[in-house]
Amino acid sequence: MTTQPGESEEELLTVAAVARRLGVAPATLRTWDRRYGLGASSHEAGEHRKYCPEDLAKLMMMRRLISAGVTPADAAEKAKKSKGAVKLEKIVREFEVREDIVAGINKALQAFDVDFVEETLRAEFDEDGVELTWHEIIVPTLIEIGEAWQASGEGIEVEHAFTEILKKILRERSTPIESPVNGHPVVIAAVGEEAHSLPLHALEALLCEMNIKTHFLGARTPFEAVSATVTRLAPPAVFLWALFPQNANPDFYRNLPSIRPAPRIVLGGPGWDPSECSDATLVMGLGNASAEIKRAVGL
Ligand code: B12
Repeated sequence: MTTQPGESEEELLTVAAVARRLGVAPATLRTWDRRYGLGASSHEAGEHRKYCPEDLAKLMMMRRLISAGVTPADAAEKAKKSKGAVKLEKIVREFEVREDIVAGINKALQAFDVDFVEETLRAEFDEDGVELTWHEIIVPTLIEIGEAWQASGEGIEVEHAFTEILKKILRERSTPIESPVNGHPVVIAAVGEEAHSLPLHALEALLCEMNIKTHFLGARTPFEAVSATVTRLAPPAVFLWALFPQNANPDFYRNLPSIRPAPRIVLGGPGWDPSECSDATLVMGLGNASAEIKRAVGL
């Protein structure tokens, strides 16, 4: 097959580029292709397979379902049936995993060397800012820690220690803003029983870099808390995070009190089902989340 009509070369991605954007190894993509027929549908004139926006939508669904605990075979069946297309600019920009630093942090965590981890991360955040450091160092480290725990059932102390270091450093970077660009703060919360709140801390720190004030509701936020906060603060945007699908209930944003102007609803995390949440803005990365919020506060 050649490039499909209407597909410009710029809309097609290589295996390596897709892998970087989805946060999975290129070998994993090849396995999904070989084992489940979930691959690239377009070829360039040569033999280099390229992924188009429809392929990306399927792969993103596959990744989301696996993150949500569905077996790869079942996830592939569902993903193959999905009909959407994902514009490249909708998914995270390309990031290079900083393998040397990720390995160093992991080693230090195993050795309970908290000071090294803190110093390293502070230096990286100062040098590169929140978005790059989060995607190139923190996300790969969290994924490795999670996989190690899943494989052995051990190392939960590492997960807890790293979580606390991150919360501390990200909080340091979320200091009160002297002249925020927004009069009303942006509300951010992890909904339902969702205990995974680190992406919220990252978002708060990134928005702080942009002079955008937030109101942080944190982990396990019940509907009543989001609702009361929206009534009281009239936020320009509400960001709701759910890593597990059982927490990603659309009622969390559909049943909010109606206020004028209505806040922009931004959803993040693999828990949300894109086909059920087409009436809100679903974002795939920290950069996309902050871009949507920037727009909502008029920047
Ligand atoms: C830290 C952690 C914890 C901490 C959370 C602390 C905190 N305050 O956040 C603690 C110890 C509390 C915890 C508890 C549990 N955890 Co936990 N945890 C993790 C870990 C290591 C990181 C979580 C995280 O922040 N992920 C955020 C990013 C790194 O992950 P992601 O969403 O997949 O990222 C993708 C996109 O979302 C996007 N992205 C990345 N960052 C951002 C930011 C924004 C703003 C946006 C929009 C997008 C975006 O890019 C990524 C690539 O595409 C993960 C491992 C992992 N792979 O995530 C396990 C993990 C999520 N946990 C897991 C489990 C099973 C649990 C527990 C059930 C364990 C237990 N038996 O008690 C409990 C659940 C508690 C609850 N009620 O929810 C499993 C879930 C598997 C599943 N889907 O069934 C994981 C995947 C570990 C594993 N490999 O098995 N956990």
